[in-house]
Formats: sequence, structure tokens, C-alpha cells
Amino acid sequence: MLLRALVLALPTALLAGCANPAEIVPTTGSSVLTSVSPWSLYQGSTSPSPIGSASPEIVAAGTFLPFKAGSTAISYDPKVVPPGAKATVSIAKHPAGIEVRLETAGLIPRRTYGAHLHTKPCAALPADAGPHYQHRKDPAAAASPPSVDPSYANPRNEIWLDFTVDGYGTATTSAVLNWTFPPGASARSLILHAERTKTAPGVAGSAGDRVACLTLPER
Ligand SMILES: [Cu+2]
Repeated sequence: MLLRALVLALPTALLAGCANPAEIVPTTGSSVLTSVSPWSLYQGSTSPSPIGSASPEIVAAGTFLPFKAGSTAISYDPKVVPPGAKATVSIAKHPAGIEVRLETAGLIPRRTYGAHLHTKPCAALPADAGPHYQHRKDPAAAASPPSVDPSYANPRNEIWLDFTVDGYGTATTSAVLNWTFPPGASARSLILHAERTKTAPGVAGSAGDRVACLTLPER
């Protein structure tokens, strides 16, 4: 309906004496028609690239290698995350919350990975990164971790960044949240998992082995 309304509106705009066709494309209509992400709607931007229009801040970038003391980008399974693979996490603020964006390179072409932000920095053992970051914490998980209740372990309350790699080993994905990190209590790592994230009760949020970790700075 919107498209039809725009088409009908164009001749009227031309008759009204608007000489430059570029000027008669309504900004908001263009945004809706070319939008690839909710982010451009928040911005009211005509850019098809959320990252280009949102001035995101790069939070962390790293090259995954086997663990050694002081590592901030670790591959725990070189068959799944080849040493030398890269990841960049950036965050853009929007009026209602944040968009977290993940760009990766050097991964296994056409493979699907699970990915989430976790609560603690990366260390020698995959489990060291702690549970998933949750906006509203699952009270049941305090006694019996991890949280596997879909009302808490879901992509609106946690930051899920699952992706499928393209033929060149690269992937880009993002998650839009309608909340922000409290100051000094942000997520502290990106974990790549061996499998896509599950959503059913009892297994929600689980995604197989933790195969790589990138530490995010405190913010
Ligand atoms: Cu995870």
C-alpha cells in the first residue's frame, strides 16, 4: 500500500514543479522501502547500511589464536575456528537501546555458528567467560546455571549473534536490543559456539561447545 501511495504521489509532485527527481523521493518512504535493519528506522536514515548510518563504536577486535597468558582472542577448537580468524564487535546507540554488530572473517565457509555475549572476560578455559549476559536475570539460574528458560534465555533479553559464514569465510550479523548496559556492568566477552542457538524450554540458549572467545572491555 505504501509503495502504491508513493507511485501515485510522484506525478503530483512533478506537476507541482519539483524539477529534480532526486528531491521528490520522500525520505521516510525511501527508508522503509530500502531498509535492511530496524536500525535505519530508528535513524530515519535513507542509507541501506546500518553500520554506515549509525556511527557505531568498535568495542573490540581480535584475531583468534590458541590460548596463551594475556590472550584476548582465543580459539579453543582450531578445526572449527581456524587460528587467524578475526572478529570485530561494535555497538551503536539508538534512542531505545543498542545495536550490537559482529563481523567475522577467516571462518569455515558455509558453516553456521552460534554466538552470544557473555558476562566475563575470556581466559584459559571456555567456561571462564561465564553465562550469557542477561538484561533481566533469570532467578532460577542463580541456583542452577545455566539459564535455559525461554522467558529469560531469548534474543530480546540476551545478545544472540548466530550467523552462517559465506563462501569467502566472512559473515556479518547484528542484534537490536531495546535496552542498554548499565554503566560498569556490560557484557565482557563474545563467545562463538559450535552450533546454532536452541530455543526450546530446558535447552534455550545452548549452542554446543564454546569454540572461540573475544574479550570485550568494561564499559
Ligand atoms: Cu554463549
